[in-house]
Amino acid sequence: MTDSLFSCGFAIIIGPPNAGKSTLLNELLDFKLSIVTPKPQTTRKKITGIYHNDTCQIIFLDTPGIMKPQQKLHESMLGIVRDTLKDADVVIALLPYAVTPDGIDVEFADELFTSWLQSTGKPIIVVLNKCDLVSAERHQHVEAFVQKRWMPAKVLSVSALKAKNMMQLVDALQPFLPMHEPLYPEDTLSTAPERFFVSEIIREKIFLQYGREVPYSTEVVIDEFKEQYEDDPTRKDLIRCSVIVERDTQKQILIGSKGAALKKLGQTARKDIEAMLGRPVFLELFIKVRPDWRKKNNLLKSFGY
Ligand SMILES: Nc1nc2c(ncn2[C@@H]2O[C@H](COP(=O)(O)OP(=O)(O)OP(=O)(O)O)[C@@H](O)[C@H]2O)c(=O)[nH]1
Ligand SMILES: [Mg+2]
Repeated sequence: MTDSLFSCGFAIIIGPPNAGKSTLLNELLDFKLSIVTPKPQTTRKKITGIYHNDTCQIIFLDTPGIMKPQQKLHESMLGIVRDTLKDADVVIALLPYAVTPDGIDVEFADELFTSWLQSTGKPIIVVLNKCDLVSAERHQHVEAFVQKRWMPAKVLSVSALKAKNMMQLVDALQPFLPMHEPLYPEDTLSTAPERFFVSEIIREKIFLQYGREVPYSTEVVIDEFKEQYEDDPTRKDLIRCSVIVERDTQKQILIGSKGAALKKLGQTARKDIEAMLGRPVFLELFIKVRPDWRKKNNLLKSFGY
């Protein structure tokens, strides 16, 4: 462990919403740490995931997707990306393959490089994700285009979903990490507490179960997390959460006819929470209306934005 050839550092995963940033983090860690849904703007905060091997430790930082802010919540999310970027030793610019003439969203990538990345002077690896959706000839063509236009330290095509080229990515990152002993013990997967991941699982299930604006208007707050199972296995852990929405109509949708939707949400979330914690839980969800919480600084702050 004290081998001087060991490297350890921080790698930010940055890119547009829905690029597959969280899928990539999970695949690298071989653990579902960060929530994933088909909807954009799923991730709202920094997710720290720690990768270990014999020669390096990489602290991956998954971030919210970069978009044009339409409200204060978005501005806070972009602030989180900006702060996270400062911590990074190396940048993974994750750009998904797209059905455009150039094979990626050039306008977004231009903006990412000029407004976010170039001024930092940090080494940038462009990772072209969702390569499973395009042909091998296309990869070469787009990789060459990216190399020429933005001149990153490296370009690599991967599929986070199909676990393609994951080790190539780790190998590409390693030269840019400082020579340093590991910062965290080998069994540490993240620095965030369990209760944060519990709230994320509930948010994921809301994104998957409900349509339109409901997932975007929802926040989850853990009010109480009573760990009692370990001391007394006849008692499950007790988790009480507030599910915050902006309008009464959204509250009705969340609850559903005769409470059926909320019951289903509780059941699907509990299953995943129990799998993550490895112990049984009793999950209570309370729906609360906080009008326009996404626009209010004090509420955003109290929700950790
Ligand atoms: N075909 C394909 N789909 C992928 C790949 N990686 C991710 N996806 C899908 O893309 C969608 C978005 O994935 P996420 O990992 O949530 O994307 P994200 O960049 O974290 O999105 P935000 O958190 O909203 O910014 C999901 O439906 C994933 O299954 C890939 O390599 N190939
Ligand atoms: Mg995400």
